[in-house]
Amino acid sequence: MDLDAVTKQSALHAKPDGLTLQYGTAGFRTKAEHLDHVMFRMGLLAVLRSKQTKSTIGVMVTASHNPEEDNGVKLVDPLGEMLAASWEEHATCLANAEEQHLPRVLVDISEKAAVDLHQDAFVVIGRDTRPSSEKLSQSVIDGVTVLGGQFHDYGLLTTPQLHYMVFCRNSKGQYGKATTEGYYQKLSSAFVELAKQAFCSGDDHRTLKVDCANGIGALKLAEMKHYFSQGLSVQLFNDGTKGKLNHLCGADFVKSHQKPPQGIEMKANERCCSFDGDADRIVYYYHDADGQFHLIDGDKIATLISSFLKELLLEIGDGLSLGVVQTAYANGSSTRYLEEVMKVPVYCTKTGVKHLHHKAQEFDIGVYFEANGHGTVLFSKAAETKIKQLAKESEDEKRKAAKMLESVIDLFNQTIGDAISDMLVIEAILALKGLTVQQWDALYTDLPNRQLKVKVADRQVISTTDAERQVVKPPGLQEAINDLVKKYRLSRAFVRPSGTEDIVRVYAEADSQENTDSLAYEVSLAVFQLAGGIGERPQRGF
Ligand code: NG1
Ligand code: ZN
Repeated sequence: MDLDAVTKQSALHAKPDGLTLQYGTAGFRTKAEHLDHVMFRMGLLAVLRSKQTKSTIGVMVTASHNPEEDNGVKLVDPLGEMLAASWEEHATCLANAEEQHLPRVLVDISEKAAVDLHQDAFVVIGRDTRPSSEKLSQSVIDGVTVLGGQFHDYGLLTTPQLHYMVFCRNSKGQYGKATTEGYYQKLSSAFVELAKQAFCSGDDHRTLKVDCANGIGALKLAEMKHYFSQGLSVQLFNDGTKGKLNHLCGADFVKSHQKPPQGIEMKANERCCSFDGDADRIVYYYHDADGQFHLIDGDKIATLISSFLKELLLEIGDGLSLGVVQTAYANGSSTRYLEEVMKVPVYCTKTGVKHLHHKAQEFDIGVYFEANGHGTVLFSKAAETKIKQLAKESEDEKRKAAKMLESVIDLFNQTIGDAISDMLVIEAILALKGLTVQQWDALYTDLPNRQLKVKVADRQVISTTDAERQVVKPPGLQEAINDLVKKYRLSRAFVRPSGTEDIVRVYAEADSQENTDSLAYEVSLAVFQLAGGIGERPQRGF
């Protein structure tokens, strides 16, 4: 390591005094103007991680569903997964080191992580469409090059595309070709293969309206749509030509406000979906004939997908295990439906995809989704081998099911939730099962639910257990929540410090929207009073 060169270059990406940031659930995230030094340093860290793993590492510049003025950065590990937890700590140390300590911190990390500094390093970089992203990704490149790393800058990519590129490169092309063309081809041909079984039965041509949150999803979907146009035609809205990124549109807006985005024309009973700003989340929705809005969130997506997979697994009868992983934010009705009607085992983990992802890896086939629409399906190597074998050797009905599962394996981006890949899977399943969006929605009825935010002086005063469903500290808060929950029917509530924003999140559900809103308000007040609320007290009726 040429530490003098690092010091010199770092001065061009100097850290503002007093700023400390945490590598959270989704990497570093804050106002774009505070991130230059973080980007440079993540370039440095990516080189060390690449040397240590002897693999290609990814760096993605994006702040996902957050406002256009924000930005963020996260590292992608060799198999296309989120950065390992021990390296999150290194990332935090490095990002927060004062200028003069930077060389020492780099040496410390290299020693602690037993990095072989003579190894070559290779880093791939992607970015979203934010105005700040281009310059910030250049700072990442400066960090990579000063430590002698090689790099490939993919420029504009969705987050899941960058994860795909990393995995392709480290699997020596076995997972696919590490180009956008390779990504489009892999997913589209799996989709067309799967969906054609429905279309030969004379189904009419399918169309879908997609709200792209004025983000990168619009550019990539516009490039990709020709590849799957035989099976599906997509109409893009909020494609970034006019509106602002994530402003009054996108998956996060639709899910949290429970209303349609601006900028999309919806007719009664038409299937619509929204991506978030970096296209790793998707939610569906429609207006019924009375103009009422219906949201189909990640929980209902997981339900549709797992019921389809369960049918195929019964068909091949090979005892492969199927499990669904959710977080505490999953609607109670979805959990009940999965467990009691579909008889599928359901597990709850802490918020954040990496927790869901790890749990899902315990099954032959693990379906995981956050209610906000982030999720995918993972197939174990053993399951994949078995399915491929059956697709070749078994008798007719079994073979057909195995072949469909084979397409499903190719169609899911198995590195991370991917709005484009999830959309194609959902569209294929709806076509195969002949389901309308209303029929899908009617699988079960969501319990009314409400999410609120409470500002407190220090959100770390709250600690939780039981996959964030119970508060341990501060004392008395869990008892207060229990008493409030008891007042309502079918009720549930929990609170947890956000991993991405400086707030405490409150979640409540109950038998009616009115009761849910009361419960959410009362719990917010309890948090405000017992956990050091600041600013305005929570208000009834928001
Ligand atoms: P936090 O801020 O920790 O609640 C949010 C989402 C997560 C996840 C991350 C990363 C909710 C309630 N939380 O985390 O599910 O998507 O952002 O983007 O939606
Ligand atoms: Zn996102």
